[in-house]
Amino acid sequence: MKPFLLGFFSLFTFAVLSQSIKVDSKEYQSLKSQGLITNQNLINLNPVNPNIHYAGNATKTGVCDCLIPLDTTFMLAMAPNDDLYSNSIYLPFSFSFYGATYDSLYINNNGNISFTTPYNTFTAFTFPDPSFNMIAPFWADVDTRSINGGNVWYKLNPHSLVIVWDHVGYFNMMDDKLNTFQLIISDGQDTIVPAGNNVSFCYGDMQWTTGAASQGINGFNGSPATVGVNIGNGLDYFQVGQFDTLGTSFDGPYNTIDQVDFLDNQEIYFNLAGTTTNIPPLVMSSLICDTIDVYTGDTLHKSLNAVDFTLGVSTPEIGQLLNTTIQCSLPSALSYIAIPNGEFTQYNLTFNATNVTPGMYSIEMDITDNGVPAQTVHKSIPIRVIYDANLSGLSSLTDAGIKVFPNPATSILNFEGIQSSDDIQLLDLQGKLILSENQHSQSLDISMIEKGVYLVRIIRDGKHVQTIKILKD
Ligand SMILES: [Ca+2]
Ligand SMILES: [Ca+2]
Ligand SMILES: [Ca+2]
Ligand SMILES: [Ca+2]
Repeated sequence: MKPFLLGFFSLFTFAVLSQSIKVDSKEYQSLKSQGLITNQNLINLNPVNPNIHYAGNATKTGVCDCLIPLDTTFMLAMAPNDDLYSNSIYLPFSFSFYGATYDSLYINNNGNISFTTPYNTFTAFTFPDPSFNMIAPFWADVDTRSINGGNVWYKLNPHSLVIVWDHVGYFNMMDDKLNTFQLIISDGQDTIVPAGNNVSFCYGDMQWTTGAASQGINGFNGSPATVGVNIGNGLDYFQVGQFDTLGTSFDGPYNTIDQVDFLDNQEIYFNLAGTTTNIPPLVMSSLICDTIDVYTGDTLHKSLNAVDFTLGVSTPEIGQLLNTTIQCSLPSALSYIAIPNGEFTQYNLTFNATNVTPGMYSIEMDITDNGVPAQTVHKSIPIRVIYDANLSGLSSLTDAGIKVFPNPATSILNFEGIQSSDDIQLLDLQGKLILSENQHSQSLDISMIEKGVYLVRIIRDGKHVQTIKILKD
C-alpha cells in the first residue's frame, strides 16, 4: 500500500474506532494485534472491579528499598485491562508541575500519569512532545490481563500519592516477563520523597520494554519505552532515558537507546515545583542509597579490603553539561575515574580500607549543570569501615594449602589441594552459613548466590583448617 493510502486507511480506522469501538474491547484487541490501531486517544469506559483483591506480591528489593510494600491500604487503580486508565483521582494536596498546579490526575495503565487528559497511547514517544502532559516512570505497552501478572495500585496520603505497577506484563497478555515500578508525587511536605523534591521514580526488577503492537519481540526491541517528564508545551521536559533491551548499559538520557536492567532497584527523585524549569542534576545508582560498608583487617589479600561502586549523574536536560567536585574525608582511601558522555557522567569509585581506622567516613559530591540558572545537587555517600576479625585471622589461621580458583568467580569455585574428607562451607561476612558441600567434592556451585564478598571455610576432621575470602562476581 502506498504511504498516503496507508495514512488514509489509518485515519479511516481511527474515525471508525473512535465512534464505535471501546478500548480493550474484543474488536479493539483484534485490530491492535493486526497493527491496525496506531497511537491515539479513544473513548474509555473503566469499570473498576471491586472484587479484585490486593495482590500482595510486591516486596522491597535491592539495597535502596524505595518500593513501598503493597498492603490493604492500597486501592486498585483499574480492573485488569490493556490501554485503559483510572477514573479521575482527586488529590488532597496540590501538585506543582513546572509552575502549573494540579489537584487531580489519571493513572494510565501504560506506565504513566497525566493531568489534563487520560492517555491510551501504547507506543511511547520521545520527549519533548507537544501532545502529552505526562509523568512517565516507564511508558510502554503494559497489559494487566494475563493470569500471572499483577495490577496497578495506588494509595492516597495527605501529602502524597503512591502508584505501583506491580509485576505488570506486556501486550499481548504476556506474563513471562514482569516489571515492577513505583511513582510517588507529593506537595513536598511528605518525607516519603527525599527532602526538596516532589517526585520519586522507584524500580524493582524490570524485565521487559516493548509490546508486540510496538514491534517488540519477546518483550524487547521495536519502539523503546520512555522514562521522563513532559508537560506538553514542547519546551519543558526531560528524559531519564529510553530502553529497548536487556542488560545494564546506559549512556545517558539521550544518545543511544539504553538497557532496562540499568533501572533495577534504583530510586530517581527530582523537584518539579521549583521556581525554575531547569531541573538539578539527577543522581543514579542502584547501590548508593545508604551507608556503604567496607571491611578491613585482611592482611593477606589487600585488594579485598576495598569496595567498588558506580554512580551516574545526569543533567538531565538535553544539551546541558555537568561539572562535578568529589571530596573524601580520607582522601588517600578514595580513587575514581569519570566517564563523561554529554549529559551523563558515570563515576567508578573505589574506597580502599587497608590500614584505615574503623569508623565513619564520607564522600561528598557536588554536581552542577550549566542551565540558566545553573543548578547544583549535593550527594553525600557515607562509608563505614568495619574491622572484621574473620579477615584479620586469615593470615594467622592454619593454612592447609588449599587454593580456590577462579577468584572472583561467577558460577563454579574449584578447589586445589582439598582432601576427600574435607567439608566446604560458604559464609557471608556476618558468619551466616550460605552453602555447604560435604566431602568428596572438588568444587562449589555459587551461581545462585548474590554478588558480593564471602568466606570459604574448610573443615577437616571437625576442625576449621583454612578460611579463604572470595568475590562472587
Ligand atoms: Ca497496554
Ligand atoms: Ca531486571
Ligand atoms: Ca541513552
Ligand atoms: Ca538541569
